[in-house]
Amino acid sequence: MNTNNSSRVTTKEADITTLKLDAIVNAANETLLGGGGVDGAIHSAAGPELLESCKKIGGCLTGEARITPGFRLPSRFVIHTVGPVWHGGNDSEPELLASCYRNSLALARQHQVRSIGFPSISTGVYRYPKKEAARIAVREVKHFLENDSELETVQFVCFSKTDREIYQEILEQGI
Ligand code: AR6
Repeated sequence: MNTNNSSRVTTKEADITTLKLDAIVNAANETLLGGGGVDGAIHSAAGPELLESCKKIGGCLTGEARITPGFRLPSRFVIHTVGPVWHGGNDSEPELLASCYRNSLALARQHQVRSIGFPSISTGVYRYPKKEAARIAVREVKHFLENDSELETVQFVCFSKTDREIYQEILEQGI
């Protein structure tokens, strides 16, 4: 059991498909049938079994999350969540993005996940401003960890040095 919350949250610059964790999170769309960005990378690394498994689920609403095996990925599970498309911020985007993190973490708990990696959900094709999205991600993860003693590591997996610096700054501010 690790109750030191700051040491449980880390940032990393990496392709999330290369990481060996209990679970990685996918920034999917409501069909769960794959796409570009991190979703495309996860599907190609996991192999066609992932698409078959996603087809059986039959979709996922924005803000919700679903879990599948990781198939050929080094990580055991993929947690698919659907972030909101950014429409300027007055269309429930912050609440929906927060739900993505909360629902993904709740699924992780149900499946005894000890280590999880999150990409920066919604900040690519869906255009959510990166700093605002990272603030929500950090807030939700910290809040979850305050009431959890099982999850050992949460990694914010960034696709560029600049993205990682955004998370680092927010984590250092302690908000
Ligand atoms: N590893 C880690 N992060 C990555 C990787 C990777 N391999 N590839 C991209 N990113 P996006 P969204 C970062 O567009 O905005 C898809 O078509 C990327 O730099 O993947 O939620 C889905 O099917 C960015 O910071 O997801 C949906 O239709 C972050 O991942 C739609 O895009 C998210 O960018 C979802 O859009």
